[in-house]
Amino acid sequence: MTMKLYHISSSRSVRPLWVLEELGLDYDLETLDLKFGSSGGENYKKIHPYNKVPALTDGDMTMYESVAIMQYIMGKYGHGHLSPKTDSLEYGPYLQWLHFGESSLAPNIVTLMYQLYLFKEEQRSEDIKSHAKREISKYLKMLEDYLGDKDYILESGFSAADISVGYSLLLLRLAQAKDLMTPRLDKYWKTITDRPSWEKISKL
Ligand SMILES: N[C@@H](CCC(=O)N[C@@H](CS)C(=O)NCC(=O)O)C(=O)O
Repeated sequence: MTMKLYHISSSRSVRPLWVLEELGLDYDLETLDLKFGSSGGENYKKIHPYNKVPALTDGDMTMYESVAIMQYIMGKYGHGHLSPKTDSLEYGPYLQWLHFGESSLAPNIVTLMYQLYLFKEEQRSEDIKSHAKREISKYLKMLEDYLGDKDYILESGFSAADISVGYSLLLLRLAQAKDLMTPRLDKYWKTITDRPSWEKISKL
């Protein structure tokens, strides 16, 4: 039975989609329209009780959370691609950056999106907006420092950590907060998206 990924364009489902494409796996894709709280309607509630994406089904198994789905696909079907071996010195830092994308960067970027345009003006707060901006800048600096002059997060090359963090940089672009991007991270963004897999998924 083929895996099925539930997707909304430019949403967190980009992460597992990128993994599926990089690994060249067969999958079905169901694309939903974004409707906060009800994407996919009543039918999709059977897959995700709160209508969020991504979700993945594989036979009788259903799961959500983008980074967990990435780990599931790589662990079960990845044959060691996109992640270093567990006995490698890179394994710890790899896990750290894999989770950093969603756990540290994304929540602050989403908060900023609410403060910039998702909330009505009377719901917005200058304090929350500037706090989110400061946190994002701090995390981006951590990323820049770790990247140094490497092309990718890991010395050994492109990995799922770049996919996880890379998606959050896409989110930052969508947040209309380009002022927070730095020339170094722009260069990194160009490097990780200069791949046939990105060419395909950026249109989905
Ligand atoms: N931590 C979750 C976040 C999932 C999430 O918030 N997805 C957003 C799209 S990026 C969504 O479905 N938003 C619509 C909604 O909340 O109704 C993950 O990484 O999968």
